[in-house]
Amino acid sequence: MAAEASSPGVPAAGAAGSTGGRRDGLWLLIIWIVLSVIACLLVALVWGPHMPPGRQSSSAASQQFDITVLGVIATPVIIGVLLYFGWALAFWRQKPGDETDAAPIHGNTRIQATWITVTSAIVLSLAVFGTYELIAPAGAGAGEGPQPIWKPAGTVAQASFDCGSATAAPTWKPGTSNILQVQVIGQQWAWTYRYPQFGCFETTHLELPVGEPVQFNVTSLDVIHSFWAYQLGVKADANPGVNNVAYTTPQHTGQFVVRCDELCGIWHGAMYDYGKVVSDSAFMSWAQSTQVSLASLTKLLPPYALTYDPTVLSSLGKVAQQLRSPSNIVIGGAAGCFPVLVGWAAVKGTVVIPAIVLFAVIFLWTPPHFWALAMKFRKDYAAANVPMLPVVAPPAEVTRKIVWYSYAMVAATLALAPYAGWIYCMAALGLGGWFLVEAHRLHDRVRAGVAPAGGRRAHPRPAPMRLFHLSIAYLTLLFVAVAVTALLPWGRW
Ligand SMILES: [Cu+2]
Repeated sequence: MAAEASSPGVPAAGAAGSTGGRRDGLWLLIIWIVLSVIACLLVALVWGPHMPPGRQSSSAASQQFDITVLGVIATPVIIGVLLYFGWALAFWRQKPGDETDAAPIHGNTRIQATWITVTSAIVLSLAVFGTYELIAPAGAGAGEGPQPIWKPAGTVAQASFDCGSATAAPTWKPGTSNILQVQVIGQQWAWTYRYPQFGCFETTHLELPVGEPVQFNVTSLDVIHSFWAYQLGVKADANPGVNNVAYTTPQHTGQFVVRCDELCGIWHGAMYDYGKVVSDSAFMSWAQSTQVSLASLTKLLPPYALTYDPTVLSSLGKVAQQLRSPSNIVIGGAAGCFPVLVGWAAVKGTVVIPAIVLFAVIFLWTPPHFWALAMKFRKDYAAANVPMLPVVAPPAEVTRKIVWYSYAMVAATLALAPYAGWIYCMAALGLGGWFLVEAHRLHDRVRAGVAPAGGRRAHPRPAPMRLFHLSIAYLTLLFVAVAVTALLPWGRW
């Protein structure tokens, strides 16, 4: 700015003449100062009050102030660059027919010294200003981690909460030094809020009292989210297993936007909600009535904690443990059976016995089908530490179970016969016989291979994949039979 305007060497390179350079510099300086003063006033007084994120909270207001200050600092720089650029285009351009080069310039000490001094002063003062603006408003609405360094002056944080009784008297009141705590829980794909000072109820609605300092304890149940209450100027990452603390003090009542600011999966954009800042009395009546209305649900919640690990919830833990057991395919297979129920419900609008029978058929078919495959790839499963049955049990026990499940499966297919008709029943009997013969053969081969009996030829290879391939053809044909006999005009009992 000043450096550019006071550069006599550059204009002299043009055709303006040696005395024109100094005059140009003076004019540039005067115009730059006048324009900068006008523009800075406009930025500070006209544009500033509309800059994001507004003034709904203390942290929002301080962010708006910071952005306005930065705007005011940047304005003379932008005007200086544009003014010099325009001046050079208008007055210092090459005259027609002038083929001479401009005078070469080497190290202008004044320009260098001014440039280094001015830019250093700007950057250093911004560093000081920025640091102060982070500390003074207690973290400026940003997440400070589990142990915040900067806390709102004159507040204390309650450490233990009465969550045993969902109707316990609130331990927070307006106008005291006890800071209001709100736990923000991110999960795919919603925000929930827990109010530990009001019996620890959890709700999908964020409501805050005006003029009271708030401590957000931000955490997540699954992936990384980011809690962003736009008009409050609060933004804090929500990490699973971490309590991220952020402070603010709402200054004006009204609505504010809450959204997730960390791409967290396919419905990330759906984590969009509104919160509300209300009067002290409106907040107290909302919080106390919500505590009462949610009391029965609060009892079912895990105890209030700063972080939660969903994998240790008792019910989930049981499933996780079962999937690490040799019965994994029996349990996991159930998930694969649900399509018949879902399909039936989608078409018929209900679930009846034939649908449940089909569920049972696939449920009982899965273990023989998959254990046969797992016998073939036993070593791979063992190397990956997955306790498939063939890894943990001797082959003869595996094939014995295969035979048992096969009988149960064929029985289940016959249970459909009263509904599907006699043609289906014949098909199920034929296919079932085919399956049982191959299941017995596999069992025999394994036993013979393990302990070859006299007179019988020992099979060194049990060939479990024969049953595996057969099982796929079997199920395909069985369901073709179900579909075709359902369409036939005859074949019912
Ligand atoms: Cu998210």
